[in-house]
Amino acid sequence: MAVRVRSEFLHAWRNYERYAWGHDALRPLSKTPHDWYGQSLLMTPVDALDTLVLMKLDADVGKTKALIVSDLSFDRDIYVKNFEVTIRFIGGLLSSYQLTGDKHLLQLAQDLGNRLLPVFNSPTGLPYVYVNLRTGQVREPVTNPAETGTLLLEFGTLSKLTGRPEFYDKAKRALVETYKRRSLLGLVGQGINVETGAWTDTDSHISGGIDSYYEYLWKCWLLFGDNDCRDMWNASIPAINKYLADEAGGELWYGHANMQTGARTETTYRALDAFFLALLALSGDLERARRLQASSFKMWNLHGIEPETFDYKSMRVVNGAYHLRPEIVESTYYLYHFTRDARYRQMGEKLFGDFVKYCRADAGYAALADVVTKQKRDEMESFALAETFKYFYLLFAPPRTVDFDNVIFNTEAHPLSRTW
Ligand code: DMJ
Repeated sequence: MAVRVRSEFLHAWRNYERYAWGHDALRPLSKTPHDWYGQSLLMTPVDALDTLVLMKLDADVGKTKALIVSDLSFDRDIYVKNFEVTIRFIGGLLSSYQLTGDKHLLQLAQDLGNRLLPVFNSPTGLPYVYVNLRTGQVREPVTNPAETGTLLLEFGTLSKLTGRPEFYDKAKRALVETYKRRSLLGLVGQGINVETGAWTDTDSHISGGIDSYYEYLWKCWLLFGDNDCRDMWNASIPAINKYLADEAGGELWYGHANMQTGARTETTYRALDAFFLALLALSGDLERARRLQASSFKMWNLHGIEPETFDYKSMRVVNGAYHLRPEIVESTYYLYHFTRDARYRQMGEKLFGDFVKYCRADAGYAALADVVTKQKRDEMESFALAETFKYFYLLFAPPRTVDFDNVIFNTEAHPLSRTW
């Protein structure tokens, strides 16, 4: 299986090389390149580099690293999304630096970190959504906990590796300021204004817009030994399990609730939400993790591949797209690691078989517009190479491929280790 995953990864990678080399991403149906901000920041090469390293594709590592070192410059008059750029670029550059020892990658991460720092110059210390990489001007004060709270693994590691505390301090303040605004029930909402500190949307869930805020509370405790992060996690997880967890037909799901009243607002579960059971497993709650994996796998099997959003009460698809997302693969890998239960590798085989069957295109891998009809869409996000293929590979590769107990994967699957 590991060999098969690696060979399918290469099908995606070779087509990126052939049709989009030097650009942010490949559009796999039209076989054309795509750049997020009108000019390339080499998103796919940076995001995929540590996957190439882990798969021991040494010639490709050398070629990709050479491209990054010679062509990547962040001195550009463009507004970028701080969250996406942090998890993909700072995360990717730092993990590849730690895996290869190439100091150019650390220098690039530091240069990008410097250019992102102005996002934190709000009255609350919560980051704006966009920053201009050349001028430092910021835009868009309405954001969410995922974007304010998913920065500390990357900025913190940058601090430890450069000896500059401001990266750690600013990202930690953003995490703490988000936490401080939790409701009396202990929940956070999905919209917040960084200038006033007021919630703009009080819907609470573990899904996109909030998800990795929780992930970083626990992982920053593990990576940095930061007691505040552990305490914030311990104070948050009971509320999630009380108000967001939902039992339906004997199955465990996580839905939405109002952060102030705890009243149920939606009975939807998303493909993204499967990250949460990896986090449950990592924090020691294997029982809930196993139950939620069974639910996620059921959602996948309804149409042979999972929809983006699904109503677990009616069992109906709400949004039928599949964006080549990694979360269910990530969770299968974590559960297999912690239990060594062969069932999880069997689940992985089923997931991978479906993934190949429905998403493989002539030139790479394509997202699906609709999991019911299996119609493809012209999209291969960099996280398919950074995360989805990596977690499939790690699920089947020899256990020592990654020293699981001594690395923390950031939310984009970039392994960071405590080398300091
Ligand atoms: C990735 O960019 C990250 O995993 C993020 O935390 C959530 N969404 C995508 C993958 O689905």
